[in-house]
Order: sequence, then structure tokens, then C-alpha cells
Amino acid sequence: MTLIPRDRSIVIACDVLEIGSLERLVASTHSVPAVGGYKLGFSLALRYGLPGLVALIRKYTQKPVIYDHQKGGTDVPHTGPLFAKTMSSAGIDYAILFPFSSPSTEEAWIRALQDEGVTPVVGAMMTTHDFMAESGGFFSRGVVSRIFHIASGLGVDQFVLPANKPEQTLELRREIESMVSDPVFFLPGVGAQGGEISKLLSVMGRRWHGIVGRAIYDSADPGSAASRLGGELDS
Ligand code: BMP
Repeated sequence: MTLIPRDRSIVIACDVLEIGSLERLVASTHSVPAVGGYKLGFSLALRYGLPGLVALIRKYTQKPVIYDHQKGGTDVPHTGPLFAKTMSSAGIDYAILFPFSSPSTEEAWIRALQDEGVTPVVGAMMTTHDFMAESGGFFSRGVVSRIFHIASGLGVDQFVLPANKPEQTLELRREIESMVSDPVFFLPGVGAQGGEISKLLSVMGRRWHGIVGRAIYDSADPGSAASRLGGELDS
């Protein structure tokens, strides 16, 4: 299991359809120092299989590979070990869970990943504008806190927070920091969903990574787009 060695980085969300597109994306960005790793999702994983995708990325770089099931951890407890063994046998370093189904599923899936040596990254509030109940969504604030509380109690120290909701993210960051020492945050929603690195710099603490998909892979020059965003991390 490899962890991102930098305190702040850009993680590229590889939500593309073709394996050739993934290869071009990795080839053009892997040497950018601020790129901390690659996040794979269901599109490539279902079409091609994770072991081959990890092998392809490994032709270019040893940077960590994160698997985001979009959204994992929403099933029953006994399938957690199946998921975790699938991750470890494919060489995945981190797996993202949004454990919305129940506390027992959350615990089983987190423990299963830990047993397999795959780092769990837990999210509970999404970037969608209608996520929270007061904005028309399904979930109350208490649900979000409870998911983070359970994860913290299980030793999780890596969390997902929404980059495009800086006020809520600051509040949740403080809440998590009251339970976990020196946590690491992953922030999707930079770029296409309105999140800005400059705002995150004032809201986040020592260790955080921006997750960026379309603003990099849809750009005419993904390497330059990643470098530019990476440069903003140090400003
Ligand atoms: P983009 O930068 O193109 O908006 O992509 C965002 C990525 O982050 C996608 O892979 C998506 O699945 C993920 N994501 C998100 O957008 N919102 C969340 O709340 C949680 C996510 O993992």
C-alpha cells in the first residue's frame, strides 16, 4: 500500500470511457510533481477490469491508485471482504467509501479494507447541490456527522469533503479534527463543479488533496492543466 508522499497534491479522477484515453492521460501527467495519484471509477473498472488498469498505470508511475466505486460501502456487511479482496488483489492503494446504508455496513467495509492493507477514505457529504435535506436532498447533517464519527472510531484518518462547499467543508474539517489527529482530506469538486483551490487554501489545514477530473482530462493539454492547478497549491 502506497500513500501519497506530499502534504498537498492533485489527484486525477480518470472518468473516461476508453483505456486509450486513460493511457494518454497518465502519459501526459505522471511526471507533474504535484500529481499525487490517479482515481479510477466504475467506467474503466467495469469495462476493462482493475488489475489491467493498475498494470497500465504502473508502466508509467508508482504513484498511488485510488478506486472510487461511486459510491462504495452502500451494500450489506458481508460483501465488504469481497470488495476489499478485489481491491487488494488488483493492487489498489486507497478505496473511497460513502457508507450511506448503515453503521454495520460501514464498520464491516472499513475493517475489511484495513485487513487487506487498503487505505479506506470515507466521505459522507457529496458535492451535489441538492445533497442535504434542507436543499431538497435525502440526508440530514446528523447523518453526515455520524458516518464520520463511526469512521474515526475505527481508526480512519482519510476523509472526502466537498471542494465546492467551503463553509460546510470548514465546519466538517473542524469536526473531524476534534476526533482524529492530523487527518488527510480529499476534495472532489474542483474545477467543473465550481470548487477553487484558492478558496480551499484558506479553508483547509496541512494535508489535503484536490480531486480533479474534467478540468484536466477534458483539457487540450492535461499536463499543463495539472501543472497549473498544482502550482495553485503552493501559492
Ligand atoms: P470532476 O472534477 O470532473 O467534477 O469529477 C469529480 C470526481 O469526484 C468524479 O470522479 C466523482 O465521482 C467524484 N466525486 C464527486 O464529484 N463528488 C463527491 O461528492 C464525491 C466524489 O467522489
